[in-house]
Amino acid sequence: MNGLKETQKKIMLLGDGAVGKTSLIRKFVVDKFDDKYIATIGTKVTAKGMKISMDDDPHYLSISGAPLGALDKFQPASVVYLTLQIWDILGQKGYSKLHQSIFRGTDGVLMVADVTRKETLKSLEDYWIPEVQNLVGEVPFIVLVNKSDLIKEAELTDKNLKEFAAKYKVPFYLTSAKNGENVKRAFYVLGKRMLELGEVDRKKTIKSKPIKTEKSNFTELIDRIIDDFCTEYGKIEDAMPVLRKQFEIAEFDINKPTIASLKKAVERLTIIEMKFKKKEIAESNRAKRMGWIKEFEQ
Ligand code: G3D
Ligand code: MG
Repeated sequence: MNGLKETQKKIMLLGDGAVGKTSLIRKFVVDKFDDKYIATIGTKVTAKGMKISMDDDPHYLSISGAPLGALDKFQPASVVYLTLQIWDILGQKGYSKLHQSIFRGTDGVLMVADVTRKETLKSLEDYWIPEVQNLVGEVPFIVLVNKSDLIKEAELTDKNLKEFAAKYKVPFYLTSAKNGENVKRAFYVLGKRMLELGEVDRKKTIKSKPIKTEKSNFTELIDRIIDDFCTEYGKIEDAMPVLRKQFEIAEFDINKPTIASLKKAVERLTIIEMKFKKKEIAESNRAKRMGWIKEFEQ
């Protein structure tokens, strides 16, 4: 690694449920996703290193672990070893309060749509892009139109995609988490864009566009409870695995949430809180959260 510049960036994959965010990360990171993943709550963070040449065109790439080949010939100064910290979040819209803490410090985003479902691209426009702009500002992003292996069932046309890309002045890639098409390239191109653009102007948040959400009061309630626990716990990165585990034990499914499983989850969180907070505080948090659920039920 002599003479190589090293840096780290936080990126996120955003887009509606089932567009393939988790599968794309799995494909890219290859090995790290052996644990149970479905119906998770919150985030999952993983890291992956890649070498980025600042001279060549983005079509040439070398992912760490793969033979370096021609990349060795570049002057060290023109090659950056970039560690991507990749954040996968739940696909649901409407968890704005939670997103606030999760999005903090994001350097770049892969916006993901599903080529077989037209509404998933519209959703990037109506929800995910404004959400990022509101919460973190002008963050570089590119668009992945996933499931290119199902192109025969495509609802999105080439024209749709080109118009979208022109509007936002961003590249888009047809990707497949199934056969791997363009997956490495997409991560590479985002990596390179982030390095070229330098630091994100985080203060420049854009508040002009109202976000249309389909969020229900129930989603808001779940969001509030999760957010409250994270605040008590401290760092969101540390709180998330705990939350995931406890919600899983409570058999809480984010895709089919029920009041009963949410109550069970609150009980589980109280047991955990007893371990790091005074008993009275954990109990009062429990009462507060159960109170919110009761309010919702009325
Ligand atoms: P999400 O994380 O965005 O919610 P997932 O999406 O990664 O969980 O993927 C949702 C479903 O789409 C999964 O199917 C997954 O296998 C499938 N999928 C993801 N990417 C592709 C792709 O590129 N091609 C095809 N054909 N399918 C893909 P299941 O059936 O497991 O729910
Ligand atoms: Mg997922």
